[in-house]
Amino acid sequence: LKRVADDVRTIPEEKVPWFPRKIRDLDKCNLLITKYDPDMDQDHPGFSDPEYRKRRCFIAELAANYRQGEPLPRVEYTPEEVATWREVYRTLRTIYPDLACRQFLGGLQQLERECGYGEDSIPQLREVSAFLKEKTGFQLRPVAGLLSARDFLASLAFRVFQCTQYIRHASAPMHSPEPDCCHELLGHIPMLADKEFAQFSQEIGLASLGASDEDIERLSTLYWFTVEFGLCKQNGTVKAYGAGLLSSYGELIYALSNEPEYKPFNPEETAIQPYQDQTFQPVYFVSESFEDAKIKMRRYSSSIQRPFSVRYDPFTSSLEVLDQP
Ligand code: NLE
Ligand code: FE2
Repeated sequence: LKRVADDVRTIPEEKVPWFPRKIRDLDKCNLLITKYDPDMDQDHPGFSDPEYRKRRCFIAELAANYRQGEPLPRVEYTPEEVATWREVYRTLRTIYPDLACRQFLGGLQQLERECGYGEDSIPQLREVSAFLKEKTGFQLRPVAGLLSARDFLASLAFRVFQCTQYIRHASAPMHSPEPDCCHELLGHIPMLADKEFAQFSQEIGLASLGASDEDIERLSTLYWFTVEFGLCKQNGTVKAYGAGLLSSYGELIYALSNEPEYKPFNPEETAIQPYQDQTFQPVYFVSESFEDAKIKMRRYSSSIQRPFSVRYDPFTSSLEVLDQP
């Protein structure tokens, strides 16, 4: 393998989609998918609530103005927003011990002890990011809404997790089709405090860099059925580790109710499973263990054809791009 300098890249440029090389480049990874916005989606519970839409614009603005390295913006949440958080936290907290995987429960306990997690206030991204940085090196960055798969996955390569900061509409606390701070803070953050899971997440990100549109589609489907909606076996029972489940009381109960279809996690098959992002999944993939999912994912990723390979340098938070021999 030989090192390729930025200015004399031998990668055939036209064939490789642009991707970030250094952590600052993430400022350019901000392509939003707006179809589930309260402004765009007539079915959104906030669609006919002008106050809610105004609030969403204000918080979206904070994310749009953010640049890598700046302190994360703080949001002063209203009593109504905190009440929504409280309801979500309280109802989910009662079912976690039975339904969530061990890694999640460990992470959540640490967040409750060390990071002010609880039902009385919505944790601020700034504190949560500092917490994660110490645990697994992950850090957060604010995002205005649902990000395109390519940009979202690319940030994972740098151990950066893009987080929404607004909260779901008060009328629908138990399930939201779009990400919100309940989903990020309750679903994703406890898992990202686990070293093995952090590694798993970064590896999906690294595999996505410069990949073709078709490969991005398959990787984001894999991401969907693992990081978002994954189930895994633990001590002979099936538990949830996917963030989309762990932040939705309605779907978490449903996913482990024996009603939906279950399939063993197998990247080749999972990558092409159609999914839907409006309501509960009709099928979930169960892995034997995290370790097993990681090994299978790694094997899958290395089968993706790219005319180069990448290595993350944690000292400079940048990528080394290496020509294939
Ligand atoms: N359905 C999830 C929830 O209600 O928290 C959010 C999923 C975002 C992909
Ligand atoms: Fe998510």
